[in-house]
Amino acid sequence: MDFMKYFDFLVWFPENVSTFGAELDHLFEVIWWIDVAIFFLTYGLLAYFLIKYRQKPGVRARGYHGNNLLEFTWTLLPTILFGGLGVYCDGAWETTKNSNRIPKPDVEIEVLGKQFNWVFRYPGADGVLGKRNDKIRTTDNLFGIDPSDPHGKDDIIIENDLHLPINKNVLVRLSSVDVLHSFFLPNFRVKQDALPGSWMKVWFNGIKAGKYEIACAELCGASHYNMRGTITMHSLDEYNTWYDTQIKGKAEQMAQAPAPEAKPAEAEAQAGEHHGDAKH
Ligand SMILES: [Cu+2]
Repeated sequence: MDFMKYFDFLVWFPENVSTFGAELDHLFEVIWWIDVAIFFLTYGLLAYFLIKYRQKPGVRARGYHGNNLLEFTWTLLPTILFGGLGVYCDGAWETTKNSNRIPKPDVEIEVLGKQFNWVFRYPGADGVLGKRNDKIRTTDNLFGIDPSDPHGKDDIIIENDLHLPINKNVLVRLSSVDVLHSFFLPNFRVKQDALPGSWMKVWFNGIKAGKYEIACAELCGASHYNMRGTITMHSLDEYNTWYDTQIKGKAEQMAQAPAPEAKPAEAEAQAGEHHGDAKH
């Protein structure tokens, strides 16, 4: 009777590795079985009536306009069903989506959707994300990190390759630089639209180390299918090792790059040259 397990549709789901995943899966399953019952009820009735009222010699078809009792019933029953489901699911909604009830975060990062990549920002060596300003975004500074804020200098930017520790509350601030995307972590039962011009909070807590998929669940353009990354969940030690490597890499990068003060002067000099050319 091993095949019976396939009647439990959750066996088709990707493995759940998040603290609140089981609760959401349970809701899926309850709604699924309600759907199954309604499917057989309605299609069973349809088949029954098709046969019962089939064409018979000597019986004339009869038409009538409306039946108030019937219409009232088929409005009331779904109202009760959906209202009831709403109340039943409310606890899970509060846990997963109410931004005022997010547990105290252990790790805070930012995630940007950008055709067609996921871009992540970590706070760097000082543990503080630099101030950002969407208005000063450029292709070189997607997050619009404020150059006057020292906390921003060591921020680490990574594309498509997210690393996090297990058993920690992760708070993600999520936005987009262009169109609507949807930050989808199937194994964590997390899915949230990313809106340009708005920063949304998303949280989760992963309970199993491993490598999982990050997908975009919003048709966002021609390469939407290719907008995917990976999320690697580490033990805390492993994560700290990985993070230290990133911090070192960033420090080297900062040491090699020209001092930030030199940049505006260079730009001015170039602008001056062009200006001069135009005069001739
Ligand atoms: Cu997308």
